[in-house]
Amino acid sequence: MRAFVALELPEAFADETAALSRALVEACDGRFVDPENLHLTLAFLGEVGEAEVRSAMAALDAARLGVGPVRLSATGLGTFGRARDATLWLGIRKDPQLLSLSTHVREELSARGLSYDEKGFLPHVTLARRARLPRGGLGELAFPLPDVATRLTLFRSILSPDGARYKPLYTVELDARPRSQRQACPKISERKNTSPITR
Ligand code: 2AM
Repeated sequence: MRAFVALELPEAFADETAALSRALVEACDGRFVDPENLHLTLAFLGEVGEAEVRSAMAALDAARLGVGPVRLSATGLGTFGRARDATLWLGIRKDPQLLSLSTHVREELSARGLSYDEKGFLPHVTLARRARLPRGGLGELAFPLPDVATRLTLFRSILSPDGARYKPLYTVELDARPRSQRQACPKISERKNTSPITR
């Protein structure tokens, strides 16, 4: 099966990202990712067997130790590929916790003999594939407010002619503290971010 490790988006951030996608649908053609499939990939494993899936689960257990919840802050839109056939994504700030988690995950995978796509980590949430970007810009867009991700998940990717579907195989919570010590994360009140597309 095809597998990857990703952070699930917290509910409010996912809803606001889905709203951003709906606004973008108005401005460009493309295959937009279904809201329930939005995620932030930390390591793409590719084809793996049952034994490797079990090793990847153990890697998640090990990677979460000492890593708390991870702050997600949108930085603007970006693209891979050509403007007529692009992958359009929402950039996520390279917070130290996020970088540390991705390093831990990759190290724990390697320690178990698992290989992954070793391209440098550029945190992003893919919004659309095969997107055709308009020449005139995208207008003013509302970006998701900063939020905190707590769910680190091993996903199976099921490819079909209608696009990929992602099925969670195993999830660990990024909160080592006892429940009694947990508190809600404050939200920042900034709302608009009209940063331009970066390539
Ligand atoms: P993308 O969103 O930038 O396409 C499932 O395919 C997830 O793994 C996607 O988030 C995808 O990133 C990511 N991924 C990373 N490397 C990949 C690769 N070589 N092939 C397919 N998906 C890859």
